[in-house]
Amino acid sequence: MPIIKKRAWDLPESAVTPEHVFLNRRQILAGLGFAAASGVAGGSLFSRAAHAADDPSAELYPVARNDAYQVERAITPEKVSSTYNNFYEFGSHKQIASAAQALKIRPWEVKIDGLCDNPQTIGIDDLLSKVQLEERVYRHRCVEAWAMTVPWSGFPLADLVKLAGPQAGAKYLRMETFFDPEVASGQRASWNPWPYVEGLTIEEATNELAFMATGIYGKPLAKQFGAPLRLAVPWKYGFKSIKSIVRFTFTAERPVSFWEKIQAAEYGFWANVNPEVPHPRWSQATERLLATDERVPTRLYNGYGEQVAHLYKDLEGEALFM
Ligand SMILES: Nc1nc2c(c(=O)[nH]1)N[C@H]1C(S)=C(S)[C@@H](COP(=O)(O)O)O[C@H]1N2
Ligand SMILES: [Mo]
Repeated sequence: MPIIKKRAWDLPESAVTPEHVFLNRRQILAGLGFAAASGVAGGSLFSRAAHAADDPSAELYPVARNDAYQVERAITPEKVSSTYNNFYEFGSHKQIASAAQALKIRPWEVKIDGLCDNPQTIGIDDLLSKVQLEERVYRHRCVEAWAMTVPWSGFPLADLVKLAGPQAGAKYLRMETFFDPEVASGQRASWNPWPYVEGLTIEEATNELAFMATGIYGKPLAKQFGAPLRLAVPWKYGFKSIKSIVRFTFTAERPVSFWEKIQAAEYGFWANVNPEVPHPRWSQATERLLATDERVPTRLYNGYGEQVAHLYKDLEGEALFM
């Protein structure tokens, strides 16, 4: 039985993260920077060595950038994006980076099942050996109205779909995050519908933009970004980009996502970015860029209309923008 009270997702980001917390974060970052420069352990979150220890894929990176995806914005510094995360499994606030280091990312098995010809359980390193990795710089727009621009490494989700061989009856791809309350303290909050679930239509999943991220900033994904495998669907609000995926299921039924289960009136299936459709409790007209705190206009489909607008042509009756 869900407990109805004001939690983080009930508030716009400006209310969730008051200014004094931003200030504290800057001070913390300055401290970490100093620690890194002086070789103290606190800085290791940002260093290459931090990944190599338990990530055998480190040698695969960096990978060549695909210049087809140009973003006119500056890349968000790693020290900002890697210390300001949404990953409710590790806490309902932005400073989960150190808690997320408890996640064990090897062995990591990914189950592919449902309406497909090649159901299988495949280890992440096996999967990595079957795909061609590339780097793409994408915008990311959280429904809370903050945004970042980051260089993901990974492969098109369409390649994983092909590997699975979906059957004619498969209309949706359902994705699921790990469930391990011993490691992820947030998952001990039993009122939430764990594990985190997200879904796309097959047309969305095979759109050229839908990307399986396995790395970022030329290295394997740090755990707080959703290692070892997370989705990046940049035309949708950030909550669609599910982290630390363990299961892909091809299905005829539209999956109900984690946030939709919690608050269906505010977080729908489509969640396409649109400046003109406010969240029920705040405007989506502008967004705040991480690092500079600059306010910029939000763009329809987060600026990716050319690639995705056609997907929604015949869906006027649907709530496409929540
Ligand atoms: N499993 C899982 N995936 C998740 C989330 C989460 O809490 N759990 N948060 C989502 C939200 S709201 C956003 S904005 C992005 C944040 O990604 P980042 O922390 O890498 O910036 O991850 C998304 N994926
Ligand atoms: Mo988000």
